[in-house]
Amino acid sequence: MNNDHKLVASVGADQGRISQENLEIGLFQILAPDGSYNSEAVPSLDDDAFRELYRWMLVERTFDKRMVKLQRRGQIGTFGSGRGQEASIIGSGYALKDDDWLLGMGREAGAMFLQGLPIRDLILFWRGLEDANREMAKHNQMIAISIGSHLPLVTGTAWGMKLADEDNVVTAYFGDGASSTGAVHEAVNFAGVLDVPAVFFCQNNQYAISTPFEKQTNARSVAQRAIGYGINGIRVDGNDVLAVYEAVSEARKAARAGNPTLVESVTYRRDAHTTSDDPGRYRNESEVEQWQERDPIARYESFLRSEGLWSEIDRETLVEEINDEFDAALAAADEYEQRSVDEIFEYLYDELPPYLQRQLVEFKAFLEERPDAYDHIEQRVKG
Ligand SMILES: Cc1ncc(C[n+]2csc(CCOP(=O)(O)OP(=O)(O)O)c2C)c(N)n1
Repeated sequence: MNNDHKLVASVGADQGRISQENLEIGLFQILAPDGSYNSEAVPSLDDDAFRELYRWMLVERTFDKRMVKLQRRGQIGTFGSGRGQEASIIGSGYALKDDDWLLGMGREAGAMFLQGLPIRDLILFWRGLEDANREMAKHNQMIAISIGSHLPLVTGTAWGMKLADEDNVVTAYFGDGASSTGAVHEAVNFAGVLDVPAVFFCQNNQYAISTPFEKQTNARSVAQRAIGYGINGIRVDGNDVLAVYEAVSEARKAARAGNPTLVESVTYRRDAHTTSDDPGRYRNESEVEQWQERDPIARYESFLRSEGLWSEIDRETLVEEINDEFDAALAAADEYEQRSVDEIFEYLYDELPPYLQRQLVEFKAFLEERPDAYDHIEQRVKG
């Protein structure tokens, strides 16, 4: 990988001054939007792996589509789709190992599946079942709805790993919006001080709900902030699955060697923030269309064609297979034994404090009076 994508604090810095103009911020890319690519930079993966990357991007897209449909039918409360971010989600997830930790924010389904999370469990999560968190924990995963709140946990967990001399890394998935929260600054700064095996993976999808990136921060990029934290940053084209894979592989390796790394994956969320918002109120169609032209899946298809790997791929059959997997996961989620309301109170404390005990009693009394309300418990909105 060359240095183009790295931040270069240059002219003026030796005069004791630095400005935005001093920071040249390139974008690491292997596959260009027109389908051409830098063959020397293509990661050394075998043909099966190249095809697998494609299949996983289709898994992400299919999952997002199906979940939005479920929400429309009232079968889940709300859902945050990753459509448009497939290369960012899958390229990063593919670079992680099974025993790495993944603390996310909800828009990284495929990366969680790559580490073994069953599709069923993510459906349960979006249905609001607390039990889903326990299933995720079995795979060293969690989703923080309070944005950025997981990053101090990432630094702390990575510090624990370092002290225990473990071989894995902890990866934080978060958004550009989360990058403006206080917890994120403290966590990334301290990760630098402690030299912990943490990868901070920011998917800059251009919006924090309705707030565009340029209203989020006056900095030109998220990656440039790495300099202030005393760590390295990589700014990568998030619609280029090969570049994201390479960037996160490099970040993972560096993290293992005690150099936490901040990766900014520049991409675009094509669907609404969640099924509860209307993006038409804060962005125009032409912007969405422009990004559609940079579709990560189409771009990767042209790479597979050029490499002679496309002839063995039948997109429709793959999508059919993935839809069948989703159907099976949905059936399993529908069959998941009904939870009692106690579950909502169950996992935080060994012994329930009196004020929560009181709330539980009140809640049960309410449900006795209004049994119809029970139907809505699994469907309450998250996020
Ligand atoms: C601490 C906190 N403040 C506000 C919210 C409400 N909220 C939910 S998602 C979101 C924006 C997230 O944007 P970003 O971090 O860029 O991630 P994206 O959803 O774009 O992937 C906000 C403000 C929240 N969940 N947590």
